[in-house]
Order: sequence, then C-alpha cells, then structure tokens
Amino acid sequence: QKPKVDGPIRMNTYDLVQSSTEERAQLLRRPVLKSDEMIEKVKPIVDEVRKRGDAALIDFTAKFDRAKLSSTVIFPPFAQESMQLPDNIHDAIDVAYSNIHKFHDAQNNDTPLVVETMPGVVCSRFARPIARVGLYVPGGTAILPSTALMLGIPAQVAGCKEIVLATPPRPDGSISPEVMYVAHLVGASAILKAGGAQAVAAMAYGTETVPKVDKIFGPGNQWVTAAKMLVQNDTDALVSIDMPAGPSEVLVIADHTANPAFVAADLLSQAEHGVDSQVVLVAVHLKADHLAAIEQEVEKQALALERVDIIRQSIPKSNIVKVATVEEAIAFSNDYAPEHLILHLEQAKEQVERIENAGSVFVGPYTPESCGDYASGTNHTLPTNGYARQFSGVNTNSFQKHITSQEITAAGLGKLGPVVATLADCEGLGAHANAVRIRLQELQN
Ligand code: HSO
Ligand code: ZN
Repeated sequence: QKPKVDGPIRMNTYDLVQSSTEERAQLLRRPVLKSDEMIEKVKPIVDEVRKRGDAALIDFTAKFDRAKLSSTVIFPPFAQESMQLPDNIHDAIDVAYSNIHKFHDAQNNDTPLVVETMPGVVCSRFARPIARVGLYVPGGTAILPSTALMLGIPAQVAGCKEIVLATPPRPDGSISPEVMYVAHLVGASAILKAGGAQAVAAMAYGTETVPKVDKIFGPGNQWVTAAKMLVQNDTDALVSIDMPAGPSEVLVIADHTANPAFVAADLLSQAEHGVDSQVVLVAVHLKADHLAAIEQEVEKQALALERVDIIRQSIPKSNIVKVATVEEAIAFSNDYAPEHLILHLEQAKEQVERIENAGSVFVGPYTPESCGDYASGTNHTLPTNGYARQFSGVNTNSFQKHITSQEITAAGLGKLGPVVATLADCEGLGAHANAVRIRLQELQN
C-alpha cells in the first residue's frame, strides 16, 4: 500500500549487535522476484513477435507505448535533426564517452595468451568479438542516454559488427535526441523503436527488419528481465544474456567522519530510481545525533526533489543497520553483496582490499555513485539481488568470447602422447587412444 502523501520520509533502524541470526538474514534479503509468474506473462508476447514479426511489434508499441509507428527500425546514418542537443548536454555526453571509452579500451586485452605447457606443446587463447549484440535501453520514468553509453561503448571497443540498440519510442514515435546522439557515437547499426518483452523477442529471433542478435544486454523492468530469461532458455533462439537483473541497490557504510549531507544525498540518488530501489545505510558506531542528522538530511533533501513521490515509497522500505565496528560493517556488506557500495569512512581506501562481493565500489567522501552512473569511466550495468557474489558488471569482455588453440610438435607428442593414451584407455575410449598411438607409431618408423 502507498504511504500517506505527506507522511514522514524515514528509513527503518535495526541494531545488528542485538539482532538474532534470523533477523540478520532478514536484513540481507531482497524482495522476492516472481520470475516464474512473469515468464508466464511474457510468453504470449514473445510468441506473438516470433510469429508475426514487425506487425506484432507495431501492435505492441501502439498498445504499451501509445506510439503509432509505420516502421520499427532506423538505420544509420541517423538524421542530424534527430540528435540536435543543447551545447552543454552535447559536451557532457562527449566527456562521459571519452572516459568510459578509455576505461573499457584498457580492458580490451587483445594480445593472445601463449603458454608452452610442456616442450613442444603450445596452448594459446585469443579473444574475438561477439558478432551481433542487442542493447536494451529502458524508457519509462527517465530517459537513459547513460545506459546507451554503458552498453554501446564496450560493444564498440570489443569490435562487435552488429550493434542493435532497442528503446521504447516516445508517443510521437521518436527517440530522444540524447539516445540518438549516443547511438551515433557508439556506431549502432540499427535502432529498434520498441521496449519491453516485445523488443527482447525481436532481437532474439529477428524479424523482417530487426536483425537477430547473439547476446542481449541491459537493464529493464520485470517484463524485460523475464523475456531475457525466457529467450535465453530457448535453444532455437540461440541467444545469451548479460546477467539476471533486479531493482537497483546501494549500500553505504558511514563512520564518525561521514558528512550527513553527503550520505543522505547518496542514499537518495539510489532511492529516486524506482519505488523498489534497495537502499541500505550501515552506520559504524555513530553517535545518536550524528545518525539523526543523516535522517533529517534525507527528509529535507527528499522534499526538494522532483522525484519525491518515488522516494516516499522507496525510503520507508529501506534500512539503517547499526554496527559496532568497520569489520562488522564490511562483513555485513560482503554478505549482502550490493550492486553499489559507498565507503564514507575515515580510512576508506584501506578497506577496499577487504571487499569480497560488490558490483562497484565508491571510495571516500568525494566519490558519489552518480559519477560512476554517468561519466567517471566504470560501467553502471552491475549485478543486483546478491548476484555480485558470482557476476561481474558489464565490461569489454562481456562482448567477447575467448577461443583456445594448440599446436603440438612431433617431439611434443612424443612426450604428451603416452599420457593421453593412458587416460583414454582408462576411460575406455579406444578411438581417442588410437588417434595418439597411430602417430607415435609413425614417428617410431
Ligand atoms: N544507478 C543506476 C544507473 C543510472 N543512474 C543511470 C543514473 N542513470 C544503476 O546502476
Ligand atoms: Zn543511478
């Protein structure tokens, strides 16, 4: 149920020191994502696009985005008028592009790895781009040219040949000039004017005009996420996805040195994303008046924000967790595995080596998450829902696959062959053993 329109904007406070194991587990939990139910709901949409192609896309876009389209795809060169921007926005996008490009280009280790494991046995590994990729840029309550940068730049750096950018059109059928400009910068080969499950289906199977892709990236609402999971499991689609996605999250650790206004601003920058945003403050041995100052700042700053209505729903669902030491704070954070972790600590930098699970870490008072969201260089497409335990954020390698190769000399086979023949015999695979022995015999003659 919705909170009162003018009710207090307050987080819930818990003391970890006094919590039972069960309460601690509860604090680490995320809202349950009903993925099975959602997959059932998106299935008819996905099937329809697969069957009727562009005609279905046009129908769904009229229904869900209230846009009447005559065609669903735009190909480059994109019209100059479609990407006209005020100078300040244009220049800001250029700086962000440059920083993100620098950081992702440095990740592009395209020198092959070569290792001689035994004399005459040379193993190597080299990267190749995934040829065709689909980038989902959400529409909805905010336009997100930053997401277009975060997905498009690593695709461009990796050398993907087909870059399809999908985003829901505005009611007049157009795409925002910000997203159009980014599509141009990253060298998108097609823009699909569609959102939701229908856009995912179109990229997974292809339509008359939408190119089929090999991997689909990007955040989205439950419909988009469910559709990505569905097509990933369909061997006919032969498509993979970046990672499972859930609502965006931040965990802030603050000690006695933390500036209450900075901490509050960081919490709110996550809380404004959506009503289901996950916001956690871990307070390290904070005096009561210090914590109260943070809470007052949250309320004061929230009231001045345009998206206060979203915050009114996300903040009352979010938690303050009181702990006694930095060690406890880091242990809690490692168990929570947040998408974003912000360290408002006296010795923030020294703590980084203790971080085991997080999508991206923001170190010290002058490193707001916003910088990573937009323009410092790191990627903002990060694992949520605790998946930071086993997933990395999107990076240049996400757009590549690695191929291994080997070359063995006659002398190398002389050494390695008997080992392989023995192992093949032990598995009862005679043909495998023969492939080695036939050669060893030839070498003896
Ligand atoms: N914090 C979001 C990314 C974003 N923020 C886009 C602003 N625009 C999820 O990492
Ligand atoms: Zn953000």
